[in-house]
Amino acid sequence: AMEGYRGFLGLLVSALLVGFLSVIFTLIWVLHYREGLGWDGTALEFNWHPVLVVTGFVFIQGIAIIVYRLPWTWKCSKLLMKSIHAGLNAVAAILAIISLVAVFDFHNARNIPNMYSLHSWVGLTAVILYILQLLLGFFVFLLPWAPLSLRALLMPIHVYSGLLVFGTVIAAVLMGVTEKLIFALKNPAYSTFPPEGVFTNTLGLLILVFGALIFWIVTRPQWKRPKEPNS
Ligand code: ASC
Repeated sequence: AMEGYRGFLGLLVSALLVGFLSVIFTLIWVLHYREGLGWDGTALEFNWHPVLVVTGFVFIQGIAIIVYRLPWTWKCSKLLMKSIHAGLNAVAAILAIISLVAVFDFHNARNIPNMYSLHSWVGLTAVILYILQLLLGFFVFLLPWAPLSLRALLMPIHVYSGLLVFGTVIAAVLMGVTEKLIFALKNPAYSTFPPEGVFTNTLGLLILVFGALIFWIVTRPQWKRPKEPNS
């Protein structure tokens, strides 16, 4: 049991480190390599998009996914843990929505077309599914009214769609990073390995590794929260 606990802690610390580093890299990207942050219809407003997505939709969502697995919370009530899971996902959803407002606002101010890229189709699909998942989870699992039979029926679907949306978000982020670098790196071009290209490729890899660590932690059956009788 002690071995399993140590293994869990090692992976948890690694995930937190890689996730935190992803957020820091995103900030360095927009503050050092790009124009910085602002809310004025220019690129400074667009730059909120990657910052809010990586902070909320990747990092906070990742933590929300594994929050039931923290062994020191196993004596906390299930209702408290569900509220933390729902609360973190709600914060991530709000940040994701603000991140969309930032891009649409920037596009409209600059007369750039909306929703033509594969990144935007996959990303918006992820946001819509995430909000549906949040509402479904709230009404079925958090509020006390749904019968146990409905909870039992929907739980495997909730777990599956949660991981599907998380994976879809990471796919959308990698496409977004790629298209931004191809748009922005013109002179010197992305194809000539400029520092911003190498740095931001590294950010993409960090996000992929964060996703891989969260997916590993959440798919180990031995690290599941012990199920209390009658729930
Ligand atoms: C819940 C809850 C669970 C599941 C279970 C259905 O609301 O706390 O552990 O649903 O009852 O499988």
